[in-house]
Amino acid sequence: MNEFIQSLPKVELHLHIEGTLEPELMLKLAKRNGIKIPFNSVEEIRDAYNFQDLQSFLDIYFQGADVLIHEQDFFELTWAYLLRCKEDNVLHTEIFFDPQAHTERGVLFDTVLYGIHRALEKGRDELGISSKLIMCFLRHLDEESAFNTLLKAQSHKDKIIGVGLDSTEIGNPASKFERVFKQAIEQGFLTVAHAGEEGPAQNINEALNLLQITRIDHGVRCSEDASLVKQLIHERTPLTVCPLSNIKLKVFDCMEQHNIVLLLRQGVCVTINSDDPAYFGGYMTDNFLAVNDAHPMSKTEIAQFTFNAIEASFVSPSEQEKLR
Ligand code: ES4
Ligand code: ZN
Repeated sequence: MNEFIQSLPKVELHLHIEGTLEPELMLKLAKRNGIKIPFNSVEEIRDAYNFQDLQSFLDIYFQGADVLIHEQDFFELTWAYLLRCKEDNVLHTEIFFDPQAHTERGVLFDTVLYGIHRALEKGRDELGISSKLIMCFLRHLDEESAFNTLLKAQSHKDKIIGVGLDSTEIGNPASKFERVFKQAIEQGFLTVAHAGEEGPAQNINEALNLLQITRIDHGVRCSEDASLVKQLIHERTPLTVCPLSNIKLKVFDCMEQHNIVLLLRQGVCVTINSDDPAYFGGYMTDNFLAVNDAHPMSKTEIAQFTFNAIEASFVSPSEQEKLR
């Protein structure tokens, strides 16, 4: 079964490009850019990756992102991720980036975007991996900062397909970004949002109702609301679930407790994704293997995750046919 999983064609829909920064590249860029980080070795960095919750991870994640300064840094980061995609037979990937994590430090929006975009074009041409780019607003920052970020994306609608919402869920409700999302939709961006990762099922309802999103990132706490699960099944609202992330951030105590396979068998359009693989200890294949180890599945069930991801992707219907 492990060979079947390894060779299964995959589609990734929930991946923060800053979360693919491996310790080796972090050290290399810190040195190259003269950025001080509180680590001297790969081992020291990996030892620091013991998280209590989402916030303790985010603190380390933003600190790591500080080593990214030049367009070339963003290019190398993205290219390294695409090479991992190739190993895992990921045919298509929809990538988040957090422009505010960089513009807040004085790095230009265009520096970030062009570095990532150049790698994605090379990935398409040389590796045959298709991709879409989704810009996330940091929910711990204010509405004005999100509006400013949306303004910067205006001239890049050819490169950015949608907007999302990430960072600290608790204390930063969807309502804070209702007006930003309304404007983004009016401008033609597709919309997604993290909801029901650490926060309760009600946050999923709010994201759906206030932000008009077309898929939910994480959303695993939907199980606390039976009528919500019914609605998700009926409307085929996709959930981009990140199993290893959920264990590392203690959303579930262990993989045996994870609800992803239950949701799949209930008929929810769930997908498997890696979130921040450099920090959570695994890329796409690792996530599939970890789920199947704890919840043995049939080949048909495992393949259903890829069919769900194709259906949930932002690829046009004619392009979708090529992935099937
Ligand atoms: C994130 Cl796992 C997770 N949750 C919310 N925001 C994030 N940004 C990067 N990873
Ligand atoms: Zn995420």
